[in-house]
Amino acid sequence: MIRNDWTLNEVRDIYNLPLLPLIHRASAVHQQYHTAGEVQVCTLLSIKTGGCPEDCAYCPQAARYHTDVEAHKLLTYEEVIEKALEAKNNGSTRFCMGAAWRNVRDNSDFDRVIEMVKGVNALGMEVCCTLGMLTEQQAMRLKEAGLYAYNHNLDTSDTYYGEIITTRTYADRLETLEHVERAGISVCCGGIIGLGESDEDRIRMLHTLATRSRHPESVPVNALVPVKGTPLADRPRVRIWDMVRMIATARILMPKAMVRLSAGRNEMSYEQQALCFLAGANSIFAGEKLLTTPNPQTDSDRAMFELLGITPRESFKHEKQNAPCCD
Ligand code: SAM
Ligand code: DTB
Ligand code: SF4
Repeated sequence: MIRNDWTLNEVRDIYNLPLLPLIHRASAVHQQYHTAGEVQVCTLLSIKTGGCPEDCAYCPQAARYHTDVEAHKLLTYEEVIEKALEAKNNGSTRFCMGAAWRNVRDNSDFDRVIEMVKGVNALGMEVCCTLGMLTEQQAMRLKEAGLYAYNHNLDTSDTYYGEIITTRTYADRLETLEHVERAGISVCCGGIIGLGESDEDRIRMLHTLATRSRHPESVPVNALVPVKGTPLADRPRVRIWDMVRMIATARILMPKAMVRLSAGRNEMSYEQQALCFLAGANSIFAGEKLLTTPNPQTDSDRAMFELLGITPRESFKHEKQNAPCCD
């Protein structure tokens, strides 16, 4: 049963279960709602890199921190389509374009992004964007162009948020999510662990996600990738057990969501990733780079899939399953 009325205490009780019983429970939910062993492969592309005016403490693309990320203006349509085709040929069924913007503006850059969305959609891939804050009208334009999903993370709890970002509020984020939902675009919304937050912050964030009137279709769980020059450069690495606990709790609370094992995979062994898949993760980002930080090599991921008996998930599976009739 899909529930949107989880209490904070219920979320806390699940999150605090002993680890193995937690994984068992999550795995049972996973098998009920998904095909075990099936993982969606997605590719990210930074279409506009660096120079962002925001102050997100984790982010190598914020202009105010001095990181090694080189700023780059918006890529051309041709560059993006070439990358999308390459991703498709490597087995990705979802292509996510990220821009280091505070918000979308109605200018020629946005016109170009609209064309990119049309082009990637025409390749038969689920097309996703993450471009910062968005008005309802802009969301509608993206939807008309064929945008399938929009990524906009809560990142952390409402209470810890102010320690990480001061240039926009939690309410701003929730408003963008509403605009995306109203335009009929699928919501991709999750967070990061390892920012210095407490267990209670993680519980609060999961509670906020799981009590939305519609659960996000996609929930990325990121482990902080500490980047030199950012305020969080010296944060200790996230423990695998924390990642597994987050994934398992998200799976139990939001059974139908795609739970994405996102940033942080480059530092994980196959064994650690296998635990994440057992706990309910059913998607990864492939390709040698996330947006600006390293990700496992394509060959290494291929070997992992073979070793673990993972099959890649087809695109638009939700739609195909919910179609009124099927042949
Ligand atoms: N500028 C847009 C925004 O903030 O919505 C889109 C791009 S932004 C880089 C997308 C997401 O990447 C962030 O919300 C954050 O969750 C994640 N992210 C950024 N830097 C990260 C890092 N160093 N480690 C883990 N996740 C990170
Ligand atoms: C998400 O939650 N994780 C992805 C995607 N959404 C856009 C991004 C991770 C970025 C990690 C840092 C970097 O490579 O710049
Ligand atoms: Fe800018 Fe997005 Fe990075 Fe924040 S996370 S600094 S909004 S690119």
